[in-house]
Amino acid sequence: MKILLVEPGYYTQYPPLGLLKLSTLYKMQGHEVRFVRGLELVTRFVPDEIQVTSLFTWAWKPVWEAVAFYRALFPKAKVSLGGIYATLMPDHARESGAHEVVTGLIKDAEDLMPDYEMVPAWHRDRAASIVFTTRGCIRKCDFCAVPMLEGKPFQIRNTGRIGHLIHPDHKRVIFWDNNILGEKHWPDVFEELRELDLEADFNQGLDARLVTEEVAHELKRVRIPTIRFSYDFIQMRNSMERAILNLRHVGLKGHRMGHVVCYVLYNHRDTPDDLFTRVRDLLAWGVAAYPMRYQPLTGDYALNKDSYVGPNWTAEELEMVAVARRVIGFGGAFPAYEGLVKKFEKARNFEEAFGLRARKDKEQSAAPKRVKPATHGFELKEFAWDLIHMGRDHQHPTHALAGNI
Ligand code: B12
Ligand code: SF4
Repeated sequence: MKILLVEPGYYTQYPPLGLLKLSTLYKMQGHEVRFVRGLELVTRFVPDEIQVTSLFTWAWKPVWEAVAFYRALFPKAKVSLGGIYATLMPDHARESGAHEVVTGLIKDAEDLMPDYEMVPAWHRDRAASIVFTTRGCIRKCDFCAVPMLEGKPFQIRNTGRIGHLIHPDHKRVIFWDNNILGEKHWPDVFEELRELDLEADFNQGLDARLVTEEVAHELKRVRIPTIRFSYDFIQMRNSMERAILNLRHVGLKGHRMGHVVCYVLYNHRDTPDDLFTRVRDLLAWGVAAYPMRYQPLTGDYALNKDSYVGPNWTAEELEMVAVARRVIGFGGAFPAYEGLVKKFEKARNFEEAFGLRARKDKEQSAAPKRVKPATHGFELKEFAWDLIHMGRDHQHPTHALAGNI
């Protein structure tokens, strides 16, 4: 059978992992596969099936366009639609005109090496393997889609071996596990990273509540340029602080502490002052805070990014956060620069921390100087690039900062 795999033309920095794994699966089953992105006039290939993937719910329009375009191009082919938007909002996805909407994971594809040959630019330039060693999560936070998308937590393999998911040409591994420390195989994964001498990015953040001294010790022994956590709600305060203290106890300090970044959810059940407290905590503990605006998972608001305003927030307050991230932040984050630490220390509330006073000439805000990091002279450049990439991923205009590094 001939299968056309389609990634709609939405913004993304990463290759379509689901389709890359499906490509491997279909090739193993003896099918002929072609991959396209966006709307492309496919020649010399007449598919029997067209499989369209999807990502964020708010990126639904390019998905509908792709379905309509390829249906018109190949009227005899069956069009299936799967992926994240299709799983979170299947009824809406059905209106796209796809013959079939497939929800959830294709388990047979989960333990396969993605077909990186389909995305040569990524394969050559970024040279990183993207891996899920687990799906699901031991927790069930109500702002998170993972339980809906992936169901009960499970390990992709019973053993912690991951070598077969890492392309031999890649020296970096990006983990998309939602909560790798929640599964018992993580020490084996860390061991293999060391054996293979690979650099790792636990991209979705590690669960601070699980960072005991033993875990901190193991983290120190793996090459992780940026250690990511999330401080999603104020009740996590003690465990968050303990995780950071544990990292310090095992000797992670200086530049490596400066490379700890913590996602901070806001616009959910929290209040602006609560966001302020969490950012202030993180800066005081010497790590970077990366505010992340809550986006609904289903319903009308989920179809339109940044349309939702939480019950304790106003549109103006949300705008204040966005502006502060651009003006006094770096790549959308607040690193523990001396000026920022002091600003948050002095502020008594959200308004004082995030409200940017206009200068007398009213042309520029009184942003603290961000040239001097408070973090013992760590290699700012590498970390700054990481933040800039994160900023791009999260669609904050960071180009203006690039020249400052
Ligand atoms: C990696 C990731 C990111 C990356 C970007 C990803 C990218 N590709 O560009 C980064 C870190 C930048 C990111 C950012 C954000 N993210 Co994010 N992210 C993820 C993550 C971990 C994986 C997404 C992904 O690319 N998956 C690849 C998918 C499509 O492949 P797959 O799932 O392996 O595919 C399987 C099945 O889906 C199926 N399949 C897939 N396609 C098809 C097609 C057919 C035909 C069939 C049959 C089957 C099929 O088969 C595959 C094999 O099993 C998910 C969480 C998760 N566990 O999924 C959150 C997730 C998508 N992110 C989410 C959110 C909220 C965000 C942010 C808004 C966070 C914030 N507040 O800043 C930002 C928004 C950025 C933006 N550009 O707008 C939410 C989405 C909510 C929503 N309403 O859509 C998720 C679900 C996380 C969550 N915990 O709730 N994210
Ligand atoms: S711990 Fe993280 S991945 Fe797990 S349910 Fe909560 S937000 Fe989602």
